[in-house]
Amino acid sequence: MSKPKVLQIGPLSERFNRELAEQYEVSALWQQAEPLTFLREQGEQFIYMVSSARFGCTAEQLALLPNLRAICSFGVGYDPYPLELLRDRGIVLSTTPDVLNDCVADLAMGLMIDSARRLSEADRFVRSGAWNSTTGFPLARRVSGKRLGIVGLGRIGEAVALRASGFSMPVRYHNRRAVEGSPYQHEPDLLALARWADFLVLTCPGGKATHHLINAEVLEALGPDGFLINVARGSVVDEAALIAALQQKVIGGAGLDVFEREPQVPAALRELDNVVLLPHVGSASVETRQQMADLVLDNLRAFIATGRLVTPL
Ligand code: 8YV
Repeated sequence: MSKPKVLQIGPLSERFNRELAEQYEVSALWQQAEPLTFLREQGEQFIYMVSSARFGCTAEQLALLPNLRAICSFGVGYDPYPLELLRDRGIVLSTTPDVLNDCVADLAMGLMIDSARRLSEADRFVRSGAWNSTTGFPLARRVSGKRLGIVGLGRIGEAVALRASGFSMPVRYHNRRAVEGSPYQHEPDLLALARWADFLVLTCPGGKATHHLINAEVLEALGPDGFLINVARGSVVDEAALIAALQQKVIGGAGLDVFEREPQVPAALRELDNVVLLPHVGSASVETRQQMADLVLDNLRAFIATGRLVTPL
């Protein structure tokens, strides 16, 4: 029996690419010299697509895929997909929720500790040879017992809150609506949350609804002893306003795993010592990435066999 055809938009891990190719006849769009010409000529044959929270797909690609019925995406984010168009066309989309909650929440805690206790900066200090009998490293800020404001209390935000209880941190959150049954205090006013919080942690989805939610006003409310932690999407923060706030010490510091134009990180950010910069590694552990890959394959298998996804958006 011939293998089902799958269109893959961008590369994933070698292991995933291999496993996918073992089970399906895979067309790798990114390897085509002229991807749109390829779709114009061959797009009709694809019913299934594999992509990711990084690559998503465009309306232009979808227009050349008249028979597409399902997209299985690697990652929990869905901001790079034209959702309305998918809905209108009846194309279903699966993501990989839950399996990455712990890893992303661990990283958020890591960024809180790193930025407040200045771990990366202290590491640079030791490596540079600056530590000697007369020069010690300047004092940092404490994490335990500080106030944690979560912007976007979903599954990842909950996992951050759970970890914060081990640090005796009071937690409040800002969502458009209060989460029913949540033990944490809902704060409908983002500015009020920023004023209250010592750490403002972003775990909300990206996309239009949250674009530049964190602007100069919110940063000013967070204040000179406050820290901004972003493990959500770069688009949630007005990056220019954040750079100015860090330069002028309007906020105490920041820990960033995501940026507005990845993989570009503005030179102005790279020059600053009061910000920790990571290359979008929230879910990037061997264990979690394998679980995410398995879930993409489970979704694809289930849809082909039953017409239903395991984890539809
Ligand atoms: C990954 C992510 O970096 O799940 C997401 O939305 O941003 C991350 O887990 C991404 O999916 C890799 O393609």
